[in-house]
Amino acid sequence: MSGHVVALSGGVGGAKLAHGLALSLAPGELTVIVNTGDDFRHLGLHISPDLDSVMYALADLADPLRGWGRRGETWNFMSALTALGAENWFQLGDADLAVHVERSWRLAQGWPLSRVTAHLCARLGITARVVPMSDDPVRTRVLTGEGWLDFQDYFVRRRCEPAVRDFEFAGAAAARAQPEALATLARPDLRAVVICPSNPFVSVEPILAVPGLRAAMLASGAPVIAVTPIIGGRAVKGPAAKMLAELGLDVTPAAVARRYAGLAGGFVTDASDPAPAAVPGMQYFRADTLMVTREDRVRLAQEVLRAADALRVARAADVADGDAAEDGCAGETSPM
Ligand code: FO1
Repeated sequence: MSGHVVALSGGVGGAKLAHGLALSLAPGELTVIVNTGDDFRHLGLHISPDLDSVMYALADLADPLRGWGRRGETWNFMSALTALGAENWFQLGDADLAVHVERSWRLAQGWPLSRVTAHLCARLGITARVVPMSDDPVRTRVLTGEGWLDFQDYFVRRRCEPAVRDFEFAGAAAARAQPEALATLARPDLRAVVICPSNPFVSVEPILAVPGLRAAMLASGAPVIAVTPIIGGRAVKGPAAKMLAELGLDVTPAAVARRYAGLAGGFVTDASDPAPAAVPGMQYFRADTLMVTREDRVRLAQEVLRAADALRVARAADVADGDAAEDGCAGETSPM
């Protein structure tokens, strides 16, 4: 089936599936709406970690082990910065630094984040559209036993150690959904919305907190399908499993699926996991969801798209059955 695909992504895990989708679709058939709640100002620079993880994945420049930044990176800037006694808890590779400087300079000239992102993608040879969820600032903060922490303080400086109690997405209520994201969700040829296997709390939910985006996904009529970030009771990478446990939730795919109930109609779990608990309105699919190789990314992307197409067919059949039932009961009523 052809048509345009929208993917929602945060950092590492989401970026891999976004890459698999880009490799599986024709150029121009994919738009990735990316979380910007992790963005922050550091050393006078505007850092957009999830936009960078998605761009590097799509440009095949990502470091496979670290999960962020570029492979083959050098660290002369960090060495010189450390020698100056400057803040060095947030590692900025030399080539990566060019992206942060260029982004910060364009933003300072008044470019919206989406225009900077399109410019960087063009320079990196990326054919998929990469769109921030909003051009307005949204900042994820994490409530822990030590009080509220800014996201990168929690994630990098504190290495996700403090137990989480709640999250807030400062600025989300006032943030305007990025117009290209809304327009893409309104496309008549929208094939599917894929919620990539990112952290539900701090990567996917900030996107859904931007007014209008969730409603646009529902209004699109396209199947919405999510992929589990939890395999075998663990997150492939990052604090998703730890956060589920700290919030008193099961560390299971169903616990994540419940967070998408009412939005996603499909949820892909890992074939190695037991059948998940039922969630109303959610149809489960099984696949090998661990993406180690490039082929894994393509294979999972194709399975997710097939599942989305199956959801669309199943829902069309339900509607047809519903209509038929209505016709039937209309036939039964006696004419007035
Ligand atoms: N994560 C770390 O754990 N340590 C770092 O020093 C670090 C630097 C960094 C630089 C640029 C960038 O785009 C991402 C970076 N990340 C680092 C990852 C980042 O904190 C996370 O990718 C997201 O915020 C969570 O998805």
